[in-house]
Amino acid sequence: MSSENTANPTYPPSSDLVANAHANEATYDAMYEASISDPEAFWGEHGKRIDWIKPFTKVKNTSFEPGNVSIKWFEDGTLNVAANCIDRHLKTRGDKTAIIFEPDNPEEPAQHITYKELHRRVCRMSNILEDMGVRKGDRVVLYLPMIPEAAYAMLACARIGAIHSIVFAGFSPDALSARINGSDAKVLITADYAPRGGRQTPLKSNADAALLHTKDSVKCLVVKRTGGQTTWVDGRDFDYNEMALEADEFHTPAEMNAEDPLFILYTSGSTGQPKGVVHCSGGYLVFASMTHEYVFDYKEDDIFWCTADVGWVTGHSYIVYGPLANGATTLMFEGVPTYPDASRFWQVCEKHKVNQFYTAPTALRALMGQGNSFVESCDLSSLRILGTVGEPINPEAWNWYNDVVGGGRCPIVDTWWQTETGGHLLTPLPGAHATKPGSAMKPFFGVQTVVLDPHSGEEIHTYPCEGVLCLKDSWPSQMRTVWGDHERFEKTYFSDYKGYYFAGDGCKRDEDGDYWITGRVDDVINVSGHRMGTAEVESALVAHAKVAEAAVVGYPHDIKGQGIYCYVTLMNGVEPSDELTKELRTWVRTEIGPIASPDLIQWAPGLPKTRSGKIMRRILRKIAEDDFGSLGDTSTLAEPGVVDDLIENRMNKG
Ligand code: 6R9
Repeated sequence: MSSENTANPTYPPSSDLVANAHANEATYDAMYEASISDPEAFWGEHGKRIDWIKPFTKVKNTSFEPGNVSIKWFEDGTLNVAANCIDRHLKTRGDKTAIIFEPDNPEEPAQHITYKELHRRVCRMSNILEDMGVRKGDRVVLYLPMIPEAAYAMLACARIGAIHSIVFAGFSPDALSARINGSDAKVLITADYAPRGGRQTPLKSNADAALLHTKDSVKCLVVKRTGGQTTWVDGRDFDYNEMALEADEFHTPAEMNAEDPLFILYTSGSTGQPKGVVHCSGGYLVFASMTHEYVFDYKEDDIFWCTADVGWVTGHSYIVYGPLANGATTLMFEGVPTYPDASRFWQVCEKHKVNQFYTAPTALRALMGQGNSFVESCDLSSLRILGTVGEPINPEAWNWYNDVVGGGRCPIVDTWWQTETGGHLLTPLPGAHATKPGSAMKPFFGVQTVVLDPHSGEEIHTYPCEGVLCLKDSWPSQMRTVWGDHERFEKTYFSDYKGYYFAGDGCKRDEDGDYWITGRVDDVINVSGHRMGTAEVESALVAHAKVAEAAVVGYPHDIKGQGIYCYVTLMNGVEPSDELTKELRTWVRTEIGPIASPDLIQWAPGLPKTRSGKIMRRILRKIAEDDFGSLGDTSTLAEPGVVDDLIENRMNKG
């Protein structure tokens, strides 16, 4: 129900929800206040929500000081993350379903994996990995479809104390080998094929191609998902399904320090190649499980569904670690929202009586375009909470989600966070806040968001205001470092605004103190919720023999949020053609993966540059956005004429 202010409508939770929620407005205010005024006491208490082998005595030891950035939480405690996600539930929840697996093909039966079964599977996988030589601290790369074995593999690594690094199955062999080499991984776990939307990605053959560019010693464990044909290298390739028949179903979890790395996850930034974000065991699990419980108002018998892929951080925190640490039933979906048709999401909600549904705005926009009948033909009465993540949600999509999917009954939690943050930082809590379409609302407990003036770097204390979004202090699931490059960690996140963590996003804060994310302020674009550095696409383009120079920017796209717009200068003597456009598109898909496929390629005889040779992306962005009227100051351009040419030949967005 909306309040009277139609210019800025708010949607308060129902009284029933408020009465039964983990937090109402007063609880939120009190807990937030406590978490900021005495973080030691607050997290000292909430750190106990997980099981420790040796309890921590120190809570927080963090510094954002330039040159000395160091983040440690619960640093003298020991634990095992997999034991927290499995073993500790066996007594009370052994026969409860931990994972519901819904395959790509709706004709194929769903699987219900109980906590007891999860324990057996993970122990077997742990023993297999140890037999292959994996030890505490070793790195294991996962390149898997959305199948239960992906969760087993993550948890098996955690059980041994190995560090997993998941590579999204949509990435190319080149991206995969770069990530295997980047973390010097011992083992790659993959599958024969990944069924998705009725098609099959040949993961094993991609893995074969990637392994040509890694150390010979890297071993490959292969899960048979379809049983389809693959090539096999004896001595290097290991058959998971066969080994699992023999493997022991007991395994003693390793005792890990709170600050031992749990996983590496590569993500894009504004410069250079993707960086390996490192998350550690204790603080990450405390925060992932706590946000999962409060933000989704999770209760014991709920069926929780996050539609993300485990290749992204959302899948890590809210398909696997958060829900399982809470003893929840988490749904893993192998398919896509539009296969066999645009009702698939809603059919799965009906079939498994999903209570919390968490997805991305891009999926909502695509489904909204298909019409309401796909939703209305399904019984969605089980839904209680809806969530979104990955990019700003436009009010149209928000309203559609609220009215058509949620029937006006379900609060929408618009959760703003990042790979680097490990868990939700800004979000409404369902029983505490009257939501506003497009606003990520309030900081979670212990999260000190501030808005800085981008020019002065000073905190803005007025309401309403606009600036860059920063964090004033640490929270338990903050990334600890960039794998192998702590200097890059400091430089990327702590050097622009001294003493603050800079997220890379701009935001507004309204008169009620609610936050509205306005998008990235750096050269990172967000395509269908996938984060991409424009520099990565540029370096893929210039690696092509016919390309002399390339500049890549984002432009508004109805479904994807942002599309990829490429300005390409060809080598002398090379003629532009439609064939070449296709060739470059395929090239980028092969270099990075299908998610980086250019939407529009414009031939640019020259690029607007400053006299010192810097490409003026601001101008290129404006042209791509079709906003020629406000090109701003072009007087510093070396050759102002190139801009007119670019405007004249701007691609039609169609
Ligand atoms: C979890 C995840 C992070 C970037 C982030 C921001 C954008 C994520 C958002 C959102 C507006 C939201 N983003 N959630 N923007 N509202 N609710 O997406 O991680 O892939 O690292 O992307 O995504 O720009 O900086 P990641």
